[in-house]
Amino acid sequence: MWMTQWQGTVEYQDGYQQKQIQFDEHGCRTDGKAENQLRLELKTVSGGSILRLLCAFERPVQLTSLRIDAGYKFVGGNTVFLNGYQSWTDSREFDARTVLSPPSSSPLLRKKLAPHRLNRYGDYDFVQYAKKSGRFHGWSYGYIRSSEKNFCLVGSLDERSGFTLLKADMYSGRLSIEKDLAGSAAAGEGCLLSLFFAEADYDTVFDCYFRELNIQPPAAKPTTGWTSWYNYYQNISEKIILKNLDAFASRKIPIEVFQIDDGFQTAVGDWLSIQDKFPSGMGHIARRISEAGYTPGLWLAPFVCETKSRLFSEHKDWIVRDGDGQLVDAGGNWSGFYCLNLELPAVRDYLRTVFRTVLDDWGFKLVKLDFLYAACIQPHSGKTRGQLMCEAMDFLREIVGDKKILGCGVPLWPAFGKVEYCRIGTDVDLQWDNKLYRMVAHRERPSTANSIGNAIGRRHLDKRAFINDPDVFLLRHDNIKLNAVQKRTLFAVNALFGNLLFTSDDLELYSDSEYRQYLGLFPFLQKRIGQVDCVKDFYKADFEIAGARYRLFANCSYERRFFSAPEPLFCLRDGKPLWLPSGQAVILNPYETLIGRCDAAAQELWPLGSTSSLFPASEASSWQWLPSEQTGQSARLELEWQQPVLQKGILYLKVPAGVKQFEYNGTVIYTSPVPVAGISGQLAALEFGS
Ligand code: 9PG
Repeated sequence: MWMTQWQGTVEYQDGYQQKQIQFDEHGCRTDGKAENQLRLELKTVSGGSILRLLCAFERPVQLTSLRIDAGYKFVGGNTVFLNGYQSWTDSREFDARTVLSPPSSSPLLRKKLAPHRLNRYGDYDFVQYAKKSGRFHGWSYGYIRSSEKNFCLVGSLDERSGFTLLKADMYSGRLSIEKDLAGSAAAGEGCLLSLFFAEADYDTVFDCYFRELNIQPPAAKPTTGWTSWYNYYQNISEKIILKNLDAFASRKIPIEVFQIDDGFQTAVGDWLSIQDKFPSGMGHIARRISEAGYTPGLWLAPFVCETKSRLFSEHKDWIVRDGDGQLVDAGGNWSGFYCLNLELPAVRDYLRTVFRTVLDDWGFKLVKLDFLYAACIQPHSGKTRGQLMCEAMDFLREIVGDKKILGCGVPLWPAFGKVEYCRIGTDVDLQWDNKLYRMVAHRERPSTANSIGNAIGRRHLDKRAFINDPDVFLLRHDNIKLNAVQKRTLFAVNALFGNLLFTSDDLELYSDSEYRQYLGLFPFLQKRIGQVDCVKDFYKADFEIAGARYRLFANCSYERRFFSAPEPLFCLRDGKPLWLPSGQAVILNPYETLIGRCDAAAQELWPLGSTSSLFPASEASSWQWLPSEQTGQSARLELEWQQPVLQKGILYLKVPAGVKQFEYNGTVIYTSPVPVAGISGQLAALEFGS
């Protein structure tokens, strides 16, 4: 086990007495004497070890704290990933300079910020933020990265007994692991803590963790689609939805999901009461979406209701209350909103009716279930936050049945293996990052910069826990403040690291070049991500598509940055072919991304790039020479394509050094020498598609 020199403490209330038991790898003790009410199990499993703490108290006792303290020697260059509280919380590898902050508590802003209830979206009301560089906390799992290939992971195998809070102090070299026991009922017998430790490369530690969690990869596959939110927000109508649907259907765009977001309902909570702007009803729209060949999706926030809803005015008794009897809210969205008490059978019955209507009567086949964190903001009914959230997810899975769930705004561990798709970052904003929000607002605020950080930072969950939803990409020029370079970086990062790829753009309003860029998403192929590095918001990633190696360089900073490729790469920059020789310094503009395809030295014939795909040349699936029949040329090229390729393009190919010309599709193609040292061959460019 990589965690050494650790010391555990359990505190509990036994009648009127506060007691303490210490534990370490040698066993459990009270005042130095052996204890038999707690038992520690340490076992080695393939790829790591498991630490479990079991209790057998004679009569139930009230646990008040459970923690492990350990030392860790951090050295320069180490980074730490500690999973943020919920979907939207910024989560990536932090270096020793990073500071995590709660929303501003400045007296000057207090009045302005108060109605937004920013604290409610994260863990601010139950975790003390260190507000110092290099002092972090996170939930359920995390790792320390000491080199490119060395990751020390700790992950909870059980959050039903309470969420696991992980802390790291990179300066004092301290780690701690605590259970969030707030609200827990008295414990007699059971497992108090179950942790998995592993030390290996990135993929191995996560493969082993998910194997020990016994979570099967989701049945769903990479999925493309459309959602109404990031163009219309709540201002949607039947007309707007059908107009956008027609834009996709008439162009035969092969997306899978067409999803209606917030705005169809008269109030959050009143899910069966539909706005007049949807005169034909939701069933009609779901049918139209299905008829167009797409999967109809609908947004709901099932665990909350807003102040102006009928539900709220008629059923205050359905709302969770705190220890003072006050109604518990979950934030400032809409007219302010409150948490439903899922312990009440009436609440569960209401939600069953809602989902039966949405799924069976209206015919939606996917539900985006949002603001789920509200289920566990306040521990109640003798249950910890962890238990409440896990049970809430079980309930959703039960009532949604075999239809698909896109989870959102949810603490992630309880969603592992429970939802097909899950948001793993915050909302994309129509600008890169609002400067004022960045200074004063919460970690869950809409921010394109943070959304990109999470798409990369939480990539390990994709296809292990569920399919990752990195949030939308946007390519349009209307109703947006992102510039063209920023939009392309968002597009490239999301399409590489995410596998639920939605946009909210109106295709009708695209310029020619925006539309061509959009079509470059297809065919949406599987990627295999290799090593990823980040220095001050400049990301480098190796990846493969169908066995071909690529490299991505994404400058997510506001400054110009240099890099040099470790091997020759073929890129398309502004649509023009460009060789990056190895070792040569290349300048990337602020927010710019370059994607290069690596040469395959062993292959004489090799597609290097194309103008039509976001991942150049990935659309070519096979290539071979055939003897030429008509032209007497030495050879004829035959190509096959991945499906679907939706537009014309130019394919750049490396052909053997001797081939000065060849035939493709009845045309003679002339070649030119490859202008890069170390690569022998000729370069050919040919047009394809119709
Ligand atoms: C609908 C939206 C969209 C969106 C969701 C969610 O931290 N916040 O204040 C915050 C508010 C709203 C929000 C995300 C964060 O958006 O992620 O896709 O469905 O609700 O209301």
